[in-house]
Amino acid sequence: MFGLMNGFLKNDPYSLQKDILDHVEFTVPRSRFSFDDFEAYQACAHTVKDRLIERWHDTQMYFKRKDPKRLYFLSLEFLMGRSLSNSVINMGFQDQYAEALSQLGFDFEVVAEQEADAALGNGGLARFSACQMDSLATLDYPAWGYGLRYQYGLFRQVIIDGYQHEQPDYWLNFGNPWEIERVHVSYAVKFHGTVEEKTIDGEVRHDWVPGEMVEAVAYDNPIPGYGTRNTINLRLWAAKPSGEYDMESFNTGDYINSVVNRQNAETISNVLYPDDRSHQGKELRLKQQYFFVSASLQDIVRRFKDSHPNFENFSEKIALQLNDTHPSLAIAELMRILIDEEHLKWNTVWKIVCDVFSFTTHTVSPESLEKIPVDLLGSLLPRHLQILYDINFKFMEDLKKKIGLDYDRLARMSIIKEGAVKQIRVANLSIVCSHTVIGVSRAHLELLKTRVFKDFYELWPEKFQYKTNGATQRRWIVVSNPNLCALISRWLGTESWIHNVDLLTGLREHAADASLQQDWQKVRRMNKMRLAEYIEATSGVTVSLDAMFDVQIKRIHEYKRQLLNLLGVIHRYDCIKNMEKGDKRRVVPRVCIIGGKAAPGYEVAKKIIKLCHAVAEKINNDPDVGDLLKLVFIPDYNVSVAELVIPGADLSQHLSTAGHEPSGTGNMKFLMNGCLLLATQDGSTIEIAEELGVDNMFSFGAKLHEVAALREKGLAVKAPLQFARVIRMVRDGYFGHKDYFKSLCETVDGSNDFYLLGHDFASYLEAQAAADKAFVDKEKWTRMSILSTAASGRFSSDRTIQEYAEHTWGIEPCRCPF
Ligand code: 26M
Repeated sequence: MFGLMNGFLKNDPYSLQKDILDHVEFTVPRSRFSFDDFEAYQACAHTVKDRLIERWHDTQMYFKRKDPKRLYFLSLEFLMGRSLSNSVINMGFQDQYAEALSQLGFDFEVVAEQEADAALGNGGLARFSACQMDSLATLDYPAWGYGLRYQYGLFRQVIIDGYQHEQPDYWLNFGNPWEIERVHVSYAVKFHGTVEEKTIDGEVRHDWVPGEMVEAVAYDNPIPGYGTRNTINLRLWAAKPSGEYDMESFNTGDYINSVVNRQNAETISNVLYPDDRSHQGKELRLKQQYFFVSASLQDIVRRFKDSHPNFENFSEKIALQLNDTHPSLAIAELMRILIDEEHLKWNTVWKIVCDVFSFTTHTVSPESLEKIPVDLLGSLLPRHLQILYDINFKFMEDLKKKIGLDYDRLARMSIIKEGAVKQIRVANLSIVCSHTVIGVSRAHLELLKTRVFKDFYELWPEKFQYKTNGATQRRWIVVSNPNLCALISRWLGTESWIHNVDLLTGLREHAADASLQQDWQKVRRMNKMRLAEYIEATSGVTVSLDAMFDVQIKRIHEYKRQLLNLLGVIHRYDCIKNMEKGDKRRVVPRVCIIGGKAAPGYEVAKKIIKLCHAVAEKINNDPDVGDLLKLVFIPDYNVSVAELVIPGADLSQHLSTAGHEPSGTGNMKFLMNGCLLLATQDGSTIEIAEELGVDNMFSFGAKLHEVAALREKGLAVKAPLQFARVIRMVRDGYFGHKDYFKSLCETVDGSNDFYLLGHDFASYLEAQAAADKAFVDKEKWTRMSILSTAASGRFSSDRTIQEYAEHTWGIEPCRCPF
């Protein structure tokens, strides 16, 4: 790792130790002679934060002085996970901290495990945001992230009797040592009320008189880059009662109610919506979205005005990235601020808006695109509704000139969806007002062009791009798999791959080397041991390290087809049960591991979790099966669990029906860790197969064009006999709960089988058989494993961010000198 950096604070083990003890005594506060692992973590985190603040100040002052074009990344979700190990590694103090703690009688790893995850997001989109922040910092880009400081993160999943229950994640309970509260950085956010029109000097002005006002207070979370002093900011907003507003209500004499009403303001940033699919037009969700974008834009405009006399070069200095449609009210808010408050002309502002925004979509299904009922918006944000109508009017006029009076198409492309309940189509708004629309893999862009946004693509083909997602190798190899990290560095003769990940291809030439293979197997086995211990602790199942660890971890969704996995497990079990004793010797032992959360209102997903437990109960207690097959559900899957599970997996499954996973990033993390993939040709897996060679993975299932053809035929496909058999076992109550599973079975029944489990079952079993066969050949398997890591360089978020920076945002590195 690189050496010590300049700065006021010293970073040798002795100085760190002293600072840790000072924080134990004065910050935690506990006696320096008696504190436990958790208190050691708290104190340690504060020492790291002090060092982060030093770098943060230097970086921000440098950015201010250099005034480069800045990127602001707007996202309602960030799944940061834990910060201690990641920060220490990125700053280059890993060894010093390990030594400082060990001299105090603590183990760094144990101390780091005390930290609760910051789970301010649902799944793929949110974790990808976190990876992008790491890459932005590491590559020295002048960027900031903006988000919401939810008091309750994603719910905790508790399994009772095999059923998922949701419990609140009050993650701030023991304080959050990583954040810096900025009580003086706060903005008033307005809601409701009326808009008055006034003519001043011959110009129409809009004066929005709010009916409610809430204060947004900034909490800064420093994000250190690796191998650089640059430390960027993730600014999260919390809602607080407004300072001056509403004081009048106190004069009515109802003191108690007035206080209670003020307190309600805080509900806005209270809780993360735990859904990653449906948009239901809820008022609180809309309030969150606007609260977030209003505070962020007020902050951005204020910072810009601090060092620029006017708005002339606003779009040369600022890029605004919309992470999905969730923050797209930012478009209307920027227009409102610049027109109503800064008194710029509509046309000037329109040009600015079209130059600054870019929009990445993380979905494929048109049904899941967000819509806001016009009535709701009109009541909550009356001025924004006017602005949206104005934007749409001008857009429609322009469009008519271009495409003529094709009323169907005009209606489809309109930002306002007419009908009994008028709605705002937020995706249309984002496309119309952004200079670039981005898909998250090559296949995803194809779907956007040909289906989801076809009308828009035909109008503005040059607006559409793709940037294949990536994951950061800092967290997903260096932090989570230190032994593999050391092994890679040893064989490449350098640690440079940690920020220049293309170097991983250098492993290819050693893939067949017996001594690397031996070391590689050793590391993998140690990781499996750690995972086995965790499985035993969380589910009580003892697993054999000689078995293939086969993992599927991700949110539970019908399209991700965890049910296909389970039906495969049932088939495997059925085969073992019907085998002659002697034949069992040929069975390749498996530990099938599934983990993931179901959205609280998603019944089918919840039934899949229950089925997993019911099947596990049967298999794991069947003496005929023993170590040949185990099924384990890992509860409460989150970032930290992923860090433990991924390095220990031999095989990972990515089973989405072709055309349904926009990208996927889990596949990339497994690939980095030398885990083999069993996957459909969908999302980013298509590109992984190209990079790795399809022979080095286990590919199966209908391709995109076949899925389309099958659906056109009305899904009249015959599922194989084995499929009917395993479904019958579930339906007939072989695993109990016959009535409960009935509707689940119906989802894959004949013409209902929208996700084509029946159709893909035969090729799925073939791919599984191929994996078994390869696993027996240790030399071949290890070679494939090494080649997987070697092929993972392209799937680093460093590459993704570089592409965005060059082709979309137009920003350049701005490296803070030591
Ligand atoms: C919806 C309604 C209310 C509240 C929240 C939502 C919502 C939240 C997150 C809807 C969608 C959300 O995320 C979608 C998502 O995670 N998409 C995934 O994005 C990844 C990163 O690009 C991709 O790798 C995955 O393929 C894609 O499914």
